[in-house]
Amino acid sequence: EPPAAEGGEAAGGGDELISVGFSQVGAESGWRAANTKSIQDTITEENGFELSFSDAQQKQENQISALRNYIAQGVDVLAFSPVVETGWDAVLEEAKAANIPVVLTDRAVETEVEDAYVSFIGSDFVKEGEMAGEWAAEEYDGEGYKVVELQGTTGSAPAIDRKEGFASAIEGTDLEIIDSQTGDFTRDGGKKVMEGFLTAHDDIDVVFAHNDDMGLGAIEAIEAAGKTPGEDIKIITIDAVKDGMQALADGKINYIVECNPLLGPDLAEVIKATVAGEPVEERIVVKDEAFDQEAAVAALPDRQY
Ligand code: GZL
Repeated sequence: EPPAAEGGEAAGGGDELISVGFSQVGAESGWRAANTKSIQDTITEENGFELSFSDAQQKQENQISALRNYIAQGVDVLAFSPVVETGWDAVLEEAKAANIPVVLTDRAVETEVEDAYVSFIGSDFVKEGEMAGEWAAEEYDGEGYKVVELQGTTGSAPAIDRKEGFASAIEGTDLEIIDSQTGDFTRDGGKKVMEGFLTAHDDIDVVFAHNDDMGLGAIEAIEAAGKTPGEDIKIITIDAVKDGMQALADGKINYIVECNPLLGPDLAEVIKATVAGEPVEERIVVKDEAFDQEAAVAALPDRQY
């Protein structure tokens, strides 16, 4: 029986598997399901990895304990998608002390820890918010439209950055955000918050939802209130997962900015390079495009997620 590799020792020599501990945010949205599939389909034994994977049900304390378990197991590499930006310094210090490299996927962290991670692979969320706001400004400026905003998980990088990007893009137009609240990136959260908005306001013209799932929940609330989504109330979302793209093609959503969830291949590459002692890019920006209703009809047949 060959001796087990000591915790944190550079692995990947010869044909032994690279052990990876991955802490996932949860299973809150269609995007997350596609992201999890990409990780689990790529970080596989046949690709040279041994993956330990955990779902934190959107709770930071669950992510921290999962990361601590992986450190105790002595995995070769840690990877995670941080549910919120802050509160990671202690566990990042522990990973560093254990000499286990860390890769961030999807979302960023704010940390005081020097060289806390080798790479952050994910989209530019400020740009996504700007793309959504620029389209709204282009299409609706001059109409005096009132906007309500369904925010993602409070304190998460995508929620903070998409809000910032959208607000900056509509500056100088007559679009006005009259209400903004978190729906926690879930369909049910989006529906409940939209029900509240519809009760509180009778002049809503546009919904800006930080992800498709909350936009799809808003559609349910708008239809239950006897209004026509995509017409009486326009909807702009971010992700471009299949259900969102279908609603866009059906005219219930007006514009979607994509956020590519297929991060598995980049993660595999960064892990292999790190273990081989090769330099890796500290920031890998995933490219995103955007779709209007016409583009959605054309793109739907080929969508992978
Ligand atoms: C974005 C990702 C967000 C998605 C949501 O990279 O963190 O979390 O936009 C998901 O759908 O819940």
